[in-house]
Amino acid sequence: MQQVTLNVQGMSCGHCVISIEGNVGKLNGVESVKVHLDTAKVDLTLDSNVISLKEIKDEIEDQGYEVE
Ligand SMILES: [Cu+2]
Repeated sequence: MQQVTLNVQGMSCGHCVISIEGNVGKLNGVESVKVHLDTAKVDLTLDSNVISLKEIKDEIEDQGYEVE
């Protein structure tokens, strides 16, 4: 398992939290996802044998957020 923290711009409310945690959390290989609105960060635990960080970034960006 790999732990990563992403800086994500555009998250502004509880709906963003539900949207990102829901959609990223259901990806194969994502063990956990936690959105921190106050710091604009997303904590991830992933199995890099199953999913790449790029795939997760793409999923977040597809929802209209910007990953730094
Ligand atoms: Cu929102």
